[in-house]
Amino acid sequence: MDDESLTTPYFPTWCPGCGNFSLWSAFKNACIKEHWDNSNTVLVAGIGCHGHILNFIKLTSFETLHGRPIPVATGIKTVNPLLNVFVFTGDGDCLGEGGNHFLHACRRNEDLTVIIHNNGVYALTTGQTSPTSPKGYKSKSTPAGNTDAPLNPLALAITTGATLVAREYAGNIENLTSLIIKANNHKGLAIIEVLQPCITFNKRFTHSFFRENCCRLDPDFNTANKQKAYTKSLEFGIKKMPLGIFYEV
Ligand SMILES: Cc1ncc(C[n+]2csc(CCOP(=O)(O)OP(=O)(O)O)c2C)c(N)n1
Ligand code: SF4
Ligand SMILES: [Mg+2]
Repeated sequence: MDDESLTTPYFPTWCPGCGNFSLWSAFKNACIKEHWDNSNTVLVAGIGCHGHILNFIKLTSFETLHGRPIPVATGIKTVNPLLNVFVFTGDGDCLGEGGNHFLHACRRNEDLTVIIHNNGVYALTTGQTSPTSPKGYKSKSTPAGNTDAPLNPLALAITTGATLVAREYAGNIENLTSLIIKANNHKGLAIIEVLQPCITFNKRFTHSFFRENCCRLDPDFNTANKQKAYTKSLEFGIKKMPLGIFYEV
């Protein structure tokens, strides 16, 4: 398999510079390395800019209703447990409309890989505040600034029962490829939060912001310690956005 065999007739419609491009590259690299094809792999996505990824990878896929990719993926994996099943979901899709499904998939530790394209905004609907938008964030839905504290997908995943929980920045393509492969090999629910800049609607979470503020988890970090993983997952601020695997059991 090569990049050509994964190519569809559609060129991505994402804005030039969107973090979805590098996430797309990372995923295709993983497909090529692992020989994921139509005989062994299914992709599922929700509705949002993130969901368009299905149009640009020539693999069997299912674009669901907004917020519903996790239950659809659960059904696919249940009837054919040998398939590699990937969920592409947005911060709005996964934690807003689909929040209920996210919690219960974690609780049941479903054997899926869930990739959250976290751009901190409802991008497809042209820039409203999402469940991960920071406090004070101004958008057309919160013109005076977001009054709510953001949800932390990693902390939620760790506390509710997911068994591989990780974060990566979309621009780190090689790391993201390895992480996607590791997540697929994991037995149980793997949650990967991808910090994905939306260059058009989120002027806070830019590529340069993530490059300046992301750091790597210590190579000796004990990923089997749930309490420490939870505490670490709460670190999310200036010069302090850890990347890597927080929890794996
Ligand atoms: C049931 C339903 N509710 C609401 C919408 C409108 N809608 C489409 S995409 C979207 C938000 C997308 O945000 P996110 O999931 O973060 O994806 P992004 O576009 O940022 O990748 C909303 C509210 C819809 N299509 N269907
Ligand atoms: S609106 Fe944002 S998330 Fe959507 S394609 Fe453009 S940059 Fe990417
Ligand atoms: Mg979003």
